[in-house]
Amino acid sequence: KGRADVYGWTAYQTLDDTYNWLISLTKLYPGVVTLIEGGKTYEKRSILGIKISYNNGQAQKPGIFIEAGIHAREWIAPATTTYIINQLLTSDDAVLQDLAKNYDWYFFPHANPDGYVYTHTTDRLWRKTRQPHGTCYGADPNRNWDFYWGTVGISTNPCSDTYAGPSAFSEIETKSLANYIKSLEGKIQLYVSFHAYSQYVLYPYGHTSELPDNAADYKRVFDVTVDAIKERYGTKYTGGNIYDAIYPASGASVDWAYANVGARMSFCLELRPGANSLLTGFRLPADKIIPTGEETLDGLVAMISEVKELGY
Ligand code: PAY
Ligand code: ZN
Repeated sequence: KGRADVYGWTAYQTLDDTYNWLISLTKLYPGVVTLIEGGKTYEKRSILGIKISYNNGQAQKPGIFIEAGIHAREWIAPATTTYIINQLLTSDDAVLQDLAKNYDWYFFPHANPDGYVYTHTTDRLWRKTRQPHGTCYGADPNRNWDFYWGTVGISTNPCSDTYAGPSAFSEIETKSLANYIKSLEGKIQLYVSFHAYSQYVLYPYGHTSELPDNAADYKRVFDVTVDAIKERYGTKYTGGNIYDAIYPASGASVDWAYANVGARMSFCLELRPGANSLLTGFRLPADKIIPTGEETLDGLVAMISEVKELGY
């Protein structure tokens, strides 16, 4: 059996296994699935993703960009992303088949590959990149984007988990992924960043309590998404604008995408477990991957439908 045959959602996968699986999809779905590269990492790995596009290039479709794993220890985020990819490509459900065909999908399950490998080899709770800064390692890649960089909710201490880095885009991972996203400027209607944990749906901004000009639309999409996630297993999400719903945080990817590439709908989803679940936290048991994937996809389907309804 090749690696692609053993790939699944009853265990957390290694970076190599997920990359091999993504490559296998390009062979299984030629002309539909193509590899994309969001640049390189400090340790010279590739930031590998896929684009799913039926009738690729023949007509421009609205774009949906999904980024996960920017924080290394949040293993459920990449696992949920690959679950969604698989459903879009294989489901018998007509709604999912339509969504697969009517959008250009961009998926990066691992925005921080070096960190993810480090959580497998050395420190399960590593969050940051792996570039040395003085005597400590890594910057927080979700505090490193060039939008109100370094202003609030960050640390200037390189040893801290929320170290913003010495400058905006100091980390090659955020810099090169941002370059890739910039190449899609105007083509992304919806940007989603998967994190864990706390069960939140979050939207801009993180640097201020001021709301984005389309806040009323954000609220509507937020409401339908939370309802849809709850339907299947009763999983309760809350949230709102990042600054008020969770805490001030500047330099996050969703704010940057909202402000810089015209992704007018830009969300961060904090997946399972719930905020008070100190027992498991980042170590969500692997038998929760599939239920998390199912309810998150329910939420995403509702989100996309409302975004479309609102005319984006
Ligand atoms: O913009 O997504 C945002 C900010 C919120 C997240 C962040 O700090 O980047 C929230 C945390 C995360 O997913 O990294 C929450 C988790 C539980 C943590 O590590 O504190
Ligand atoms: Zn995170």
